Amino acid sequence: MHTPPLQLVIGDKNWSSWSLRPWLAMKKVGLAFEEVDVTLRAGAETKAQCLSHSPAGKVPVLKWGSEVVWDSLAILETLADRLPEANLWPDDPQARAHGRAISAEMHSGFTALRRDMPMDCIHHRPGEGMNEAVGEDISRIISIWTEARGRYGETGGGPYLLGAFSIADAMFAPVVSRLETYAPDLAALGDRDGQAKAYMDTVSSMPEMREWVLAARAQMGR
Ligand SMILES: N[C@@H](CCC(=O)N[C@@H](CS)C(=O)NCC(=O)O)C(=O)O
Repeated sequence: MHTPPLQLVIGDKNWSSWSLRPWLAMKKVGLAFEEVDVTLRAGAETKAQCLSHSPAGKVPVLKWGSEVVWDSLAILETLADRLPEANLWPDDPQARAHGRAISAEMHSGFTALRRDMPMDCIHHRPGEGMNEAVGEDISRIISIWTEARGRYGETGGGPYLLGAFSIADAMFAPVVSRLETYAPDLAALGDRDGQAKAYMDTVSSMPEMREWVLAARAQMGR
């Protein structure tokens, strides 16, 4: 892939769920980029660091030559646009529309899960953060994964939501990480035939996900 010099600005890997999304996709498709790290949870210093990269004052931020793109979903869509050969969306327009709908649902929803089960990928905290609203979010996520796998998994030729790895997987990867950390009872929340668990295992065992967690440990001195 021929690209201008790329930089991806991201937050601490243990916590920055939004940063994981483009980082994972860029690693998965073998894109060379320079990683620029911002320290989160450092008050005004974090804000100043984020603002020095983008007017939105948040990470992740992609710098594509002179172009600056902020927001994880906007970055992923830009990558799909600029690098069609990376196949970040499937060719089938119906599968693509479905992928976009579930990615948008993820991007704009699941506030209870986000609030009460924050990403903490280097720890195991079974049972923490569970409540009725979080349970409802997780049940909906299980339905999303099961439906996508049922409709497109087989025909798409792979173990990911739409078959092959796509933006939809990058969008849900932080949720996989959260569910690994907090280990809710997936069967009780609707995963009766273990399809959601199988999908989680697929994502968790990606070499790129392992690399992210190892780097998170190193950043946290673990
Ligand atoms: N919708 C944005 C959200 C990004 C976001 O909230 N990033 C957090 C870190 S994970 C952040 O930059 N926090 C720093 C701050 O708010 O000062 C996206 O998807 O990129």
